[in-house]
Formats: sequence, C-alpha cells, structure tokens
Amino acid sequence: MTGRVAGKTIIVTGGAGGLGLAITRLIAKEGAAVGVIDIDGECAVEAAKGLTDESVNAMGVGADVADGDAISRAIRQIEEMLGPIHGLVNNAGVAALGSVHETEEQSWRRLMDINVNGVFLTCKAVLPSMVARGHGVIVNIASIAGLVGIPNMAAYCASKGAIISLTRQMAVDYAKSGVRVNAIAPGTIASTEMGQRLLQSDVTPEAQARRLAKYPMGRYATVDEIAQAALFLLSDEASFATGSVLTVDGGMTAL
Ligand code: 1HS
Repeated sequence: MTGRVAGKTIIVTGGAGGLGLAITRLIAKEGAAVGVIDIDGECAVEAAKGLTDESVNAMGVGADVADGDAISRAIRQIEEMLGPIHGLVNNAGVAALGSVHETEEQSWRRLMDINVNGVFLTCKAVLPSMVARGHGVIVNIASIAGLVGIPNMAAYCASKGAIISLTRQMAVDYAKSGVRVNAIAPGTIASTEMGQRLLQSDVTPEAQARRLAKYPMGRYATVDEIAQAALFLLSDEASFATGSVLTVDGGMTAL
C-alpha cells in the first residue's frame, strides 16, 4: 500500500458529509484505513461502503460526538475492526447565527456540546491508546471564526476559539508522548450545507458582496482545499508540526 498516510487507521468525525466526506475520501485514496463516525449512522455506513467498494478498509458507525459513551463505543468498534487508531480528525461541528443577546441558552449549550465537548470526548477516547503506543496525530477542524470575530456568529466563534486553545494545550501535554495535535482554520466553504446556509443568510446583493470582499482571493474555499491541509497534518510530512493553526482562508485573516 502506498500513499501519504498508508498503513494508518484514521477516524473522521462528521465523516459522512460535506468537508468530512472529502477528508475521508482523500485519506482513503492516500492509503489510510478509515473509520467514519457520523451522527447519521446510515450515512456513515453508506460512506464506508463507498470506500470498501473501492477496496479500502473502512467502517462507518453512527454516534453523536456529544455523547461520551456512544463515542467511546464507536471508537472501540472501529479499533476492533480496523486496528489501533493512528489518527483522528475532529470534524463534526455545527454553526449557528446570532449575536449573544439573540442566542437562546439551549442553542448555545447544544452548539458547545457538539463543537467543544465533542472534541474533548473524542480525544479522551482515543488518547490513552495513542499515548500507550507513543504515536498519534489529531487534527481539529476549527475555523477563522476562532481567530477573528465574525458578525452574528457568537456561539460558533466562541466554540472555534475553544478548539484552537485546546489544540495548543493538548499539543504541549502530549508532545513527549509522540502525539501531534494541530488545527485547521478554514474560511467559508461555499459547497457545504453549513457554507450554503451561511451564504444564504446574506439576503441582499450588498451583504453578499460585503462578505466576499473580506476574501483577498475573491472566492470561497472548496472542500478539497481544506481536505489537502488535513492530509498534510495527518501525514509524516508534518512530523515537526504540533500546536499549529493552519489558516486556509484565501487571505481572509491576513487582510
Ligand atoms: C463557517 C466557516 O467556519 C467560516 S466562518 C467565516 C465566515 S465569513 O468570513 O465568510 O464571513
């Protein structure tokens, strides 16, 4: 087996759709065995079947990343089938619009539960065996919303900032154990459901132009451009990268 992540078993949360599916497919093409975890179990199984049909070792399991027991069970099942976990991509996440005074307490809590607690719980489930084997790599999908304030996205910005902070903290704690932890901060991806919903919230041409004007490249990201960054951080080519936040945003945060 050849490829940039050949011989590694990698789990992708939220791996059955959007950016997660693009990452799943790219790392499979680059030789990984892939565990797909998704809140939609049928889609997870379907995504894995698409890979096994192409002779890739893959398994799909349904689990909500905010449910610690469910996520641990899913990871054990994948380990039993595909072997020890080398890599984890914490991709599962949701977005919500609203300033603080407009955000319902329950919506805030649910978003934090998925975006932040989900990363904590999934990392907690894979880390003991990574540390015991002295090797592992974690990639957290954050956002430029964790680096700068995006209008009308209070909970989402807070959650992505927490992911970036936790990425740096874990990088420090686990560096000597051979576990690298990095984050990617993508700009808006036009093609995903999340990106579509965000872009459709700009109802006037002026609002659409204002958002796009924040991007020096004059366009939004494709899922493949973000998946390539994940592949790099997962691969041994990134062997000295830990605690980094790789912005892939067409220059948005450089402006
Ligand atoms: C939803 C994704 O993580 C991007 S947040 C950035 C929103 S903006 O720059 O397009 O206004």
